[in-house]
Amino acid sequence: MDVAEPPMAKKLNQRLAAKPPRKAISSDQRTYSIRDHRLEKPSFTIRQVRTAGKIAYEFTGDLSASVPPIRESKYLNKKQCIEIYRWMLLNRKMEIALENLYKQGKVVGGVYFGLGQEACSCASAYALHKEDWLGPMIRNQGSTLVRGFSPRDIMMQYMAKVGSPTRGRDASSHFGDIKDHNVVSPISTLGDLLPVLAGVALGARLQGRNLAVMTYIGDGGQSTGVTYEGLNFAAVQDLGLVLFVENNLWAYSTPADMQFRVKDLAERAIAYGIPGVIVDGTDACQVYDAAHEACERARRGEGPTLIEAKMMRMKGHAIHDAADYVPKSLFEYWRKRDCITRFENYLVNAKKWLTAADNRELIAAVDQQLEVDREVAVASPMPEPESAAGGVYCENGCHEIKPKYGIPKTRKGLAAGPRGTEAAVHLK
Ligand SMILES: Cc1ncc(C[n+]2csc(CCOP(=O)(O)OP(=O)(O)O)c2C)c(N)n1
Ligand SMILES: [Mg+2]
Repeated sequence: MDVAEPPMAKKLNQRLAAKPPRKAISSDQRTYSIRDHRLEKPSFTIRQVRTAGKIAYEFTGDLSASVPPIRESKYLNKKQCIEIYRWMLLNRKMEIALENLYKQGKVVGGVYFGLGQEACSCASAYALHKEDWLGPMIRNQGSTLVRGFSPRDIMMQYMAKVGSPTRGRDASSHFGDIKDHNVVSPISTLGDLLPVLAGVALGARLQGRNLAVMTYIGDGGQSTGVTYEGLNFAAVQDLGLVLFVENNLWAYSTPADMQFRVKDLAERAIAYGIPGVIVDGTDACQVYDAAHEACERARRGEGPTLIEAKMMRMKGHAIHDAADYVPKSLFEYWRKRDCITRFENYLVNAKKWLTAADNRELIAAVDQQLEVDREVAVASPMPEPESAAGGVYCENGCHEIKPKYGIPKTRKGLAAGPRGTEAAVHLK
């Protein structure tokens, strides 16, 4: 006959049973952890092979897995999810319109696409507040839409029209607006946006505000020295940098496996002493949740976060690149994980937040908006040639640069105030 366990001992035994056995870790061994929010963790490698003098990329791995569901967001409600879906559609369809404009010979220079990366661009920027800042890169046209630029602004920019954000003086994605939209122009030299955005966060703090400043770097661009310098500076100063490392598996024709030896780029965060997380970059809810948490941390003055978004560049580097070097099976695998199809399926079939008719209506409204914007952009004038040299230098005191958030505080030690010291105390 079993002897009944006294209640106290029973509780204790239950607690002990629930506890995982402690691993024996010697005192000279440290452990670090990286949160991985993905619902599927594909594992494959891309190897460079040379046959008969020709370079090709060989793929090994299992591509048979079925498409994972969208992870339920901890923060987004129905309205917000539908808004993000709309931004993603606008992003994709605007880029299709740009491709057509290019083929009609109306675009000056090249066109860069973020096909397959719309969830990463749109859901990340959606987490920013109006007073926060964004530093987009070439694949983040969706982020600039969310930030308040219209498709017509972007189309005019690509066609170098006088009404474009740079008045026809600069090409493609090189535009921003530091007055109203809080968007720093992309910088082509990969990595250079990081110290600039860290500087924006530092500038805001000197004026008495902790803000979230978001920027992006690719799996290729993260190899640059300035990426280290910018992120390290942000880390030691506890600046609110939210860095999305867009691991889209390719940097031009260099596969990610030839770019770094760590398993996941989020691991880099350990060496900076900041949090690092991994998300599925084709899942808008995962992207948003990670961005939101990182932005909140930034606004609390606790410092930067590195978010690795895993996805795939679904076109060539730019319109001139047919991406023939990419193994076709890889495209097929990621096409099944298309971020818009997956989110649409989530909203229409899983959550039933959109009926098929609502969805059709929403898509038609996006098409209509783009058609109007495209017509206006095409019909708008080019700049006058004699205006080309204008706007380079400040003429006749045309710009008065005022502090945006308040009078700079110059008290000794304030600039370098990491958490818990003078700056944080001052900001309370
Ligand atoms: C410092 C620097 N080196 C090289 C280049 C040329 N370049 C422009 S984009 C690019 C590939 C970038 O790949 P990645 O960072 O993975 O971003 P993705 O294009 O995949 O979004 C290269 C090599 C550059 N602009 N700056
Ligand atoms: Mg890349």
